[in-house]
Amino acid sequence: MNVDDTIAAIATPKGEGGIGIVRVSGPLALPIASEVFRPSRKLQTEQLPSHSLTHGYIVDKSTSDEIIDEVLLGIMRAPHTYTTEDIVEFNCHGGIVTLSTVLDLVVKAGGRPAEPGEFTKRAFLNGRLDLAQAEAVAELISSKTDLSRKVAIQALEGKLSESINNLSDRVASLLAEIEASIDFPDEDLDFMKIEIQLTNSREINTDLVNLLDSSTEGRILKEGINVAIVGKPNVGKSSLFNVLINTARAIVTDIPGTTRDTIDELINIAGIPINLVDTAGIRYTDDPVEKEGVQRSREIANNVEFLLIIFDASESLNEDDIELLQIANSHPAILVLNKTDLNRVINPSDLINLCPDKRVIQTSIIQEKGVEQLKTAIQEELLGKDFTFGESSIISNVRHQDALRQAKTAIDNVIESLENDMPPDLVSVDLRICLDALGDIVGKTTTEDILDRIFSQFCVGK
Ligand SMILES: Nc1nc2c(ncn2[C@@H]2O[C@H](COP(=O)(O)OP(=O)(O)OP(=O)(O)O)[C@@H](O)[C@H]2O)c(=O)[nH]1
Ligand SMILES: [Mg+2]
Repeated sequence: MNVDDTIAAIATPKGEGGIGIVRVSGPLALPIASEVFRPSRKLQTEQLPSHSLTHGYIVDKSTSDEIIDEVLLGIMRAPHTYTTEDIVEFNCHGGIVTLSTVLDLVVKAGGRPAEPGEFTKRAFLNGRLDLAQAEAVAELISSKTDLSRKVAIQALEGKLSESINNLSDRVASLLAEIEASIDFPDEDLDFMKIEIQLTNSREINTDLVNLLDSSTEGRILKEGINVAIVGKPNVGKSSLFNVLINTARAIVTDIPGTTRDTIDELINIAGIPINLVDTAGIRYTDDPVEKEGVQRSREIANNVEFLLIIFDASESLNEDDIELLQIANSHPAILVLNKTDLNRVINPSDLINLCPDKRVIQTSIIQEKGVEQLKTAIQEELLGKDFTFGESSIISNVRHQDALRQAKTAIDNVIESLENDMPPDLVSVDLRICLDALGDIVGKTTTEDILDRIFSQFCVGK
C-alpha cells in the first residue's frame, strides 16, 4: 500500500447533522486546504498554527470562487496527529450533498478517496498505534454497551498490548537462554538452569490461560449473545419479553398460542448486549400456522446460545414441559418458574429433580416480582459470578483468541520438551512459534493480507 499519497474521506455518518467532517491526511493536506479553503480573515493557510480552528469558506476555484459551504478548518501538523501525517479537517454543515461536493474538490486538488480504515492503518504503519490498539478503535466505534466500550478503550489505551508485550519479552529471554545453550554445547547443562526455564515456561503458560479464559466474557461483551425465551403456551413468555425490553411490544393474551412468530429486540442487561427472542409456545398442535411457529421455537430452543425456559407454577408439568426440561439438560439455560402469585402446583424442586444442574428463578411477571433476580442470574450465568471489570486485560477479538491458542500450544510443547530433556534446538523452534503468535496480536509479525482484512472491516473515514 502506498503511504506517501494524501487520502481524504467523509468521516461522519452519511445523513443530515449539525456538522459533517471531511478529513484529509498526507503530505498534500495543507496545499489542498490552501486550494479549496478561503479564510474569512486575511490569512494564508500556510501561516495557520497547528492544532487550531479557522473560520472560512470552501470555494470552487473552477467556477470563479463559488462558495460551497461555510466551514471551520482544523489544522493538525505532523507528527502529533492521528496518522502522524499532516491532517486537515473541514468541519462543514452536515448533509451528504455538501460533504460530497467538498470531498470532490479535495480529490480534484490532489487527494485520493481513502479506503475503509485507511487513516487508522496509517496510524499503525507509522507506529503511532500497534495492531491491537488499531483494532480497538473499530471495537470502540461499534461497542454496544458501556461495558464493551470499557473493554475497547482499555485496549486502545494499550493495556492489552502491555500484557502481550510483557509475555513476548519473557518468551524472548527464554529463547535467548536456550539459544545460548545451542551455541555453546560443550558447557555442562546446569540442572538448575532447566528447572528455572521450566518454571518460567509454566508461568507464561498460566498467563496465557488466564488471558484465554477472559475471551468467553470478552466475546459476549463485544458481540452480544442471543437469548431466547421458550416454554409451552400461555406460561408468560411474551409477558417476560415485554418486561425485559421495557415496552409492550409482544402481544399478551390469556389465549394459549397467542405468539405465532418469533420477535427479537436488542437489550442491555448489566452491560451485556443481548438479542432477546420471544417465541411461540411449544406444544402439539394441528393448526398449520401455529405448527409452523412451534417448529421454529423448537429450532431456536435447540440452537440459540442461551435459553430462558418458563414454566407455569399453577399447572402440573405435562409432556411439553418434560421435553423442555430435556432441552435444558443439554443447553445453557435458566429455568423460570412463573405465576407464583397463583395457587401453586409445582415447586422449584420439581424442576430440579428433572434438571439438576440448572438454576431456578421464581417470578410473578404480572406483579414484576423476581425480574431483578432473573437479570442478576442472567448476568452471572453469562459472565460468571466473579466477573468484575478491572485491571486485567480482556480478550474480545477472535483473531487475538486464535493467536493466543497457538502461543499456548507452542508453550505446552516447550514445557513437554524441557521435562523430557529434549535437545535445545527443538525447544527453541516452539519458543519462536510462541513469539510469532504473540507478535501477530500487536502486529509485529502480521502479514499484509491479514492487515488488509482487518482494516477493510473499518468504516471509511476512520
Ligand atoms: N397470574 C399471572 N398471570 C400471568 C403472569 N405472567 C403472565 N400472565 C398471564 O398469562 C397469560 C399469558 O401470557 P403471555 O405472556 O401471553 O404468555 P405466552 O407464554 O407468551 O403465551 P403464548 O404466546 O400463547 O405461547 C396472560 O394473560 C398474562 O397476563 C404471572 O406472573 N401471573
Ligand atoms: Mg407469547
